Amino acid sequence: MSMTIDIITVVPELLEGPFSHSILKRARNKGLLSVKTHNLRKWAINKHAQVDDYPYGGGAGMVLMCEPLANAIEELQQEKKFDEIIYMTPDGHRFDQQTANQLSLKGNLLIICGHYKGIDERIRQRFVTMEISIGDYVLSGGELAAAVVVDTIGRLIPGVLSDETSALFDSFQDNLLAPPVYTRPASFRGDSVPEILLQGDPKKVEEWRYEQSLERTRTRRPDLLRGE
Ligand code: 6GU
Repeated sequence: MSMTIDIITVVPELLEGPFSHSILKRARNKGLLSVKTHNLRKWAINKHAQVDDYPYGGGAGMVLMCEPLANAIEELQQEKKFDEIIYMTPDGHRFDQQTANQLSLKGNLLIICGHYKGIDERIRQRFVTMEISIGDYVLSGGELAAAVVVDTIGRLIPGVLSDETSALFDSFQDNLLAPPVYTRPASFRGDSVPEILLQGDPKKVEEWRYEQSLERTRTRRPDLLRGE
């Protein structure tokens, strides 16, 4: 199983770095994930490379036009069938681990990054199957949000993490925050590693970690325990 993610953007430069390092680089090198960015200007309507226009009714900011977006989407659809066409927007469904888990099982995703004031509403109605926000704050464009989504999904694709089970112990997978971790030395400036981690009893370590997870969640994110 491998996944393809195509991304339509007016600022492809913003998406060059994030997928070329570490875990996602390995995923791509292993052929488990293919990420391709597409510059919307390739589908511009005129020689001025126009892809946006003033909003009807007035107001500040520009809106990405229907035609370039529709042509881009339809050209990419010639090549493959997309399981989801995702529009990155602050008024979308708030992204979380559960959504990431579900998306990591899909085959082909198309992500549209808005910029300026967003995209023409008719594109959302006609093509978009899912709208995602990464949180309650406004970014200047969807690209950084798309990078967050691709990173989160990419590491969940089966075979990407070297120890396949390790994603199971991430924060949020069971609505709990992850426990604290330590590495050598056993004593740093007088601060010691909890004794139980040094004793090597796997069952006790597991119990300790679970207790720590619960306590952390209680104090930092009680909303998670209430299932909110
Ligand atoms: Cl997906 N886009 C923009 N522009 N701002 C955001 C966002 C997306 N998610 C949170 N803020």
